[in-house]
Amino acid sequence: MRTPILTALTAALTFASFGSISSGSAQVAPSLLPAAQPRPITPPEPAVSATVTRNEPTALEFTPDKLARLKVPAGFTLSVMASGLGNARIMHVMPDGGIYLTRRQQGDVWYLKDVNNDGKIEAVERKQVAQNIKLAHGLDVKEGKLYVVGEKTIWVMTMAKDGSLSVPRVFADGFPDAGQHPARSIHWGPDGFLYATFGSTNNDAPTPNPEEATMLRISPNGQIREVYARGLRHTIGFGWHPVTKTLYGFDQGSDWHGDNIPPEELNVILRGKNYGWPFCYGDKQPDPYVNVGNIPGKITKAEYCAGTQSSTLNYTAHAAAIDAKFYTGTQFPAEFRNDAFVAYRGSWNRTEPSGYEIARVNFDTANKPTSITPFVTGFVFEEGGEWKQFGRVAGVAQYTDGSLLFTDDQSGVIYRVRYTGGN
Ligand SMILES: [Ca+2]
Ligand SMILES: [Ca+2]
Ligand SMILES: [Ca+2]
Repeated sequence: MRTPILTALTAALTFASFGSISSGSAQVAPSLLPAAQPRPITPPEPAVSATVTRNEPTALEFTPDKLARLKVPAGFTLSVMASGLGNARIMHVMPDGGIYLTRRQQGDVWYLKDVNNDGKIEAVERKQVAQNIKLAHGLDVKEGKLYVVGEKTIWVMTMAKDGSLSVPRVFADGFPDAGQHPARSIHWGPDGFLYATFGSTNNDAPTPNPEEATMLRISPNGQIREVYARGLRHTIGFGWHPVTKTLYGFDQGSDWHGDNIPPEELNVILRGKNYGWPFCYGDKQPDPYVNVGNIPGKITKAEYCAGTQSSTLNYTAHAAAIDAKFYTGTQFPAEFRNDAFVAYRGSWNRTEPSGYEIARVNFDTANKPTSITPFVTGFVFEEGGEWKQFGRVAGVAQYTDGSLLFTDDQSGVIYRVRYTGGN
């Protein structure tokens, strides 16, 4: 497997050169490190062989001339709100239009505000407000305080009116190691507890730490926590439906199991339930590529999977959902109200790349999710027999005017989608 590893390192080094905001040291993106090799299939499982492909589209830096490649539905207009932001990951929009942005590779938090209201965030409208937060990623606000989750720690800071933050202090600590999935996520729930997700350290095998590959529920003072749901390989994007308050999460399935196994999942997350990873996917399907010797209790894979939760909707394998937000604005047409938008960062091991897009989860008038369909596309394309991409979408947020914002963490861009009705 010498060639794929060299390809991965080349891609990672290319990736590390992006980002025009200076930072301490260029880090190789952990998700681009060589992945685990496919496992032998343990008898008596059916002898299925996966088509194992590494197809990482060539990374191109964003330049304005590439905007013409991006497609949005009729009536919508896309623009660039900010660029040169480095590893721009997750955003939180304040009621006054201030935006807190985490940068995972740089381990910091920025405050951005379009003070002159021209639709762009220029250099004078951005400032670093926290640093030395290793793997800073998910963030949320409650009662004048900003909470940010990094590698194994959740931090809390007091916010000032100008966006400045107090020196970070530890809110909760001792979470699982980062490993293969170092992007953590947090949101305050309707019940006043903090929900946090911590992905698996590996691709497709259970590990001893019971808080790994789970969603945790943490008491308001940070002192007590429980495993709320498990069998979630990497559910970074999650949130509560604005009307039903049902908790939805987007899970990333295992790598190296072929082009279409397992599908990416949208799950209804319920307390105490098991969502199947690493042994099962989708509608309680046993994953033929997972070593059954690891199943606790020495039951069969089928018996194990029968006791897990089915996904609610599936999406193209390896699309890699990052962030998701429900749309509560009034700028978009009424059928978008209470739908969700999700950033699929894009595949690196699928023959035809998946993801590299913002998708819409449609909820019907009964507030049930009915479909996941592409909303912003065009970041990935084939040219001269080679796959290329110029954007790896990550964070999603609703801006104060009801437009939709999303980040590209490769070139450090914040995009804005407005509904203009074709005008
Ligand atoms: Ca501005
Ligand atoms: Ca599952
Ligand atoms: Ca809808």
